[in-house]
Amino acid sequence: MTAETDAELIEEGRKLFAGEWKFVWASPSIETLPPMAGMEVAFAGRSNVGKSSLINALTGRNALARTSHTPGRTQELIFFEGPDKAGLRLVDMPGYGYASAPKTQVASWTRLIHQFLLGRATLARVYVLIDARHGIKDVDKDVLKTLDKSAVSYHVVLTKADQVKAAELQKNITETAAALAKHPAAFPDVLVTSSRTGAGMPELRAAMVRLLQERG
Ligand SMILES: Nc1nc2c(ncn2[C@@H]2O[C@H](COP(=O)(O)OP(=O)(O)OP(=O)(O)O)[C@@H](O)[C@H]2O)c(=O)[nH]1
Ligand SMILES: [Mg+2]
Repeated sequence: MTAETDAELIEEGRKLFAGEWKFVWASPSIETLPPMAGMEVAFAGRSNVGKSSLINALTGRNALARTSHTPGRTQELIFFEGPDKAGLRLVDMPGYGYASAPKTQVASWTRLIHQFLLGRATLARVYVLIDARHGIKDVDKDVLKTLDKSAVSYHVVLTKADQVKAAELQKNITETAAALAKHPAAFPDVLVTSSRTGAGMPELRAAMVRLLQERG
């Protein structure tokens, strides 16, 4: 890709996400999903990794998705819709690996997450969020395995990059990319983001515009 198309995609991404984004649907179960329409992009990751914050940073809204400093905030699949013609939906997912939640609750969220990732024809891309301070954990590996089985393309996003020093960040980027080499269905590189500083948002928006164009 040329620098020129890169700049064009970044500008298209800016415009798409500057448009109106709104909440459309919340599903506590796989039986209550909204009718399939358009193209969906989901955000998965451990509890508290920053999924809802990333959706807010992407859309430039403080409270489109509900965030919290305690884990377990998002308890359903939450669907947001962009400007009508674009046909793009963002799906905020409950977090996995939340150790102190009741066991039945964790099991039910985990089942919901895995079922959704495996069997949704309109799901075009999953961003798997990994805390830039901690790297890939065992619970993340379970989700990567599920994604390997599904037909969906997935891309790892490091979050909270503002919380790590440059050298440590570089080390975690390298280690994460090395772990991804075992997952051919994953994008080989990692996206580095901070919802606090906005780092990585233009690139992430551009990636979704490119996906829309490919699927268009
Ligand atoms: N420093 C920093 N903090 C962040 C960033 N993104 C999120 N946070 C904080 O991390 C906490 C969790 O953020 P959420 O967006 O609610 O995380 P989540 O993954 O949606 O969590 P669950 O819905 O509980 O699974 C909040 O206190 C956020 O302010 C970031 O880029 N930098
Ligand atoms: Mg959340």
